[in-house]
Amino acid sequence: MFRSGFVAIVGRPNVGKSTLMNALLGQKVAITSPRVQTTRFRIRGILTVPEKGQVVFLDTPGFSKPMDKLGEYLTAEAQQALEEAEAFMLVVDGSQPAGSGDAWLSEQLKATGKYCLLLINKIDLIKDDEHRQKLKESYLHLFSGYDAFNFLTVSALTGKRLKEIPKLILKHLPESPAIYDEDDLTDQRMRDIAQEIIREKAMQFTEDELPHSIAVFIDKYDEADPACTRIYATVFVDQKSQKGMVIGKSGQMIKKIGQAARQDIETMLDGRVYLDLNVKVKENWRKDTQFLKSLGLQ
Ligand SMILES: Nc1nc2c(ncn2[C@@H]2O[C@H](COP(=O)(O)OP(=O)(O)OP(=O)(O)O)[C@@H](O)[C@H]2O)c(=O)[nH]1
Ligand SMILES: [Mg+2]
Repeated sequence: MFRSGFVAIVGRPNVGKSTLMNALLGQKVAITSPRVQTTRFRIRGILTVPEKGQVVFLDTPGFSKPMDKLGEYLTAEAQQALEEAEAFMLVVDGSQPAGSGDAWLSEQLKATGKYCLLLINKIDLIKDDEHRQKLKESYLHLFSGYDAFNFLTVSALTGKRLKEIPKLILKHLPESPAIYDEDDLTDQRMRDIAQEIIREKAMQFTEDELPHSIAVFIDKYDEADPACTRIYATVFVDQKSQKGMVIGKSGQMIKKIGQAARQDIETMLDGRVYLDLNVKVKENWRKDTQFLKSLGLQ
């Protein structure tokens, strides 16, 4: 029997949702970072298990209290996934006890009546068994009495116990032919992945509040030359003072971002890439509905 369906990966910001999806797919499809609000789109990651089924993971932005228009959009995006999905994976940070955000989210999930697999992540960070057990209990408590539930303690970083996930999930998906081509890994276009990779590098190398102020726009994605894909992109910051930080002393920072991004995009494309990066200021873009729309965040 072949089963297929959509499984939303939900949880608070920074718990490891995107890292987990990439690990399950065995390839980087979503960008990750040590900062909150890394994921801004719902990203589909497609896992086909030959003869058994196909799981379409929906990686979502983390659920948190919206502080601006971008925050509102992110929460709406995550909310939408609750409706679309046939089952859930709730990812939590198992190195910290359950908080009010996890409690609120578990209530939302239970209200759907759908199957939920709780993934207690980052257990590599806790060495003490007794402490680990206590942290685990704080999360299990949230689902006591809910039948459509299972849990695993995992590490998305080391891969611990991830192999068990597809089997557990597939049991709860409807009998159905594959939704996507069996060779597909994601529904994103390469130009969107390139945009995200540039943003990942810009977030990685810049400090303080800057990562949240960064948006990337692909101005031109030119595949005319089969030997080299030419990508022209603009990195936006939301304050004048930040422009210099992204460019860096005699252009060192933007060069570093560009080099790292180009390498990752070349690996994804398995071919040569020319990458041209521009830096511009778009004041308070996170509050600007029109600008968010132009980034595809609407
Ligand atoms: N030690 C440890 N770190 C992890 C693990 N999983 C993820 N991380 C780290 O946690 C940070 C956040 O990971 P992401 O995958 O970007 O988290 P996210 O939940 O997708 O975050 P948002 O998209 O902002 O909601 C990164 O620095 C990861 O390397 C894990 O199992 N163990
Ligand atoms: Mg993410």
